[in-house]
Amino acid sequence: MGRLIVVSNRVPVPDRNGNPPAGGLAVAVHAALQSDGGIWMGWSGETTEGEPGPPTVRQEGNISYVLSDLSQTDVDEYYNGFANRVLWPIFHLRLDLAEYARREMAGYFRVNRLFAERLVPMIQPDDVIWVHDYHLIPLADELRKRGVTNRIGFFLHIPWPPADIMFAMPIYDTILRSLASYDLIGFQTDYDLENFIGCLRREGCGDQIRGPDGGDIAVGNNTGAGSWIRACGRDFAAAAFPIGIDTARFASLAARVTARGQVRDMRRSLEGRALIIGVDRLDYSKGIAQRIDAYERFLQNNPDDRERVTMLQVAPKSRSDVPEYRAMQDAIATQCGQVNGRHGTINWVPIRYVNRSLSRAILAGLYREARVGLVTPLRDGMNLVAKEFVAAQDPEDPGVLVLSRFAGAARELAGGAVFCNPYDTDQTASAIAQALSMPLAERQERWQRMMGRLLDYDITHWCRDFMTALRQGTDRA
Ligand code: ADQ
Repeated sequence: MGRLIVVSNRVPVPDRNGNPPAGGLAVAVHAALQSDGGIWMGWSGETTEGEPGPPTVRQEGNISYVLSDLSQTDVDEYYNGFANRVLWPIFHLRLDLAEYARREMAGYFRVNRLFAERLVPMIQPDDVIWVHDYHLIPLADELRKRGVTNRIGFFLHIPWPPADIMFAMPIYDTILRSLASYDLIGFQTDYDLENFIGCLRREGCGDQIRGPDGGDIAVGNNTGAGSWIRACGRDFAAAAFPIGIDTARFASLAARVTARGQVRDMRRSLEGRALIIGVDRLDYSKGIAQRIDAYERFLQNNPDDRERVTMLQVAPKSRSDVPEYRAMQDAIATQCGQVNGRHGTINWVPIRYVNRSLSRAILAGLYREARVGLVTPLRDGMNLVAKEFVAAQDPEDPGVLVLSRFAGAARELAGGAVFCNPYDTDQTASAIAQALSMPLAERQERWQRMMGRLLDYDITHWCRDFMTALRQGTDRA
């Protein structure tokens, strides 16, 4: 069997002892790389003044980590520019936030070409290549132009938008057509797959599109059943592979850390109040402002509950070089201060706002302490926090997940989570009230349903399914 080559914007390089960074995706992909041997390539995170030099290669066992520096112009145009100011907002349905600049688009393709040029000499005939996420959509096309015929797969971690939104992007057709250079395209949900196929059909380039049984594409099972597609002169497969977490390991981590210092201190500081928790990167797609509005509405509608609850919002800064993110950092801090000013008392702070990253162990312990997990993105490819919150719960006394219908995770957690529409403040406020007053038997029943699914389809399963589909190819007979 050939090696695996993984390409992603950033590379989770192992520590000095060779341990991969914590986090399900890094661990699962490392495991796949270790079993077959291979390469993980991406941006080093470093910038250079002038043209970047050759990549650095670090060998750990049978895995080579190939890290390319980028020039400041590359980072501004490819990463902060086209990827995070055009693709990210558009794929999250925020046309209003997309800032399109031709120079940045050129930078995006230039960096993809650079990665392709660096990768080509390392590729052996039997290797399979797995490209991750929206930063690198044109990579397969650049590799094909350089004569690479290996199997290449792509997994999109964020949603795929409907055609009307996608087509508002000036070079949508180049992006869409370049995907035909892959052999397998993985989406988080079948809704994303359906949107992608809708784009091909509307563009008139999906010459032939068949569901797994040769008939129409079935939307509604979200199980990775694929579609065979002939488009733009190539055959390829596309399917939903909903990403999971390392469920069993996260559950046991959460159970172990409850007695530890920081988690124990936090529990004491609650003085018996029910904890409502939100954990997100500080990103407009996560619906943090709408969530705080809903929490305030809950406090207004349920005056008796006021001093009986505390909300903890953990939101480390992210993408601070992008203006929309900087503006949001200030807005959320102000909003938390206003809610605390309006509703707080000398003995009670309604919202605790923590603007930094916490270790996985502490996060796991905090999830387990919480009576309610508030995961309310306006749009999210999957949302791993929702899954982590469920995995961390105490089976005897589980908390309740309040989940946005617009998170990819909603497809799998139906029947367990209390759903909300984050644009509907009153409904989300009612969902918080419902979660807080839910009887134990119902909490246990809902939790078991969700946990069963998360144990069945964890990150290892996800990785194996994608790799099997990519290696086996597809029976297009
Ligand atoms: P993200 O948008 O980054 O990922 P998410 O899926 O929620 O979002 O993953 C965030 C990860 O970061 C989780 O593992 C979480 O525990 C961790 N995290 C969040 N806040 C943290 C904090 N304060 N301290 C420490 N860790 C924190 C993208 C897509 C998602 C998709 C994932 C994976 O946008 O939709 O689920 O990729 O495919």
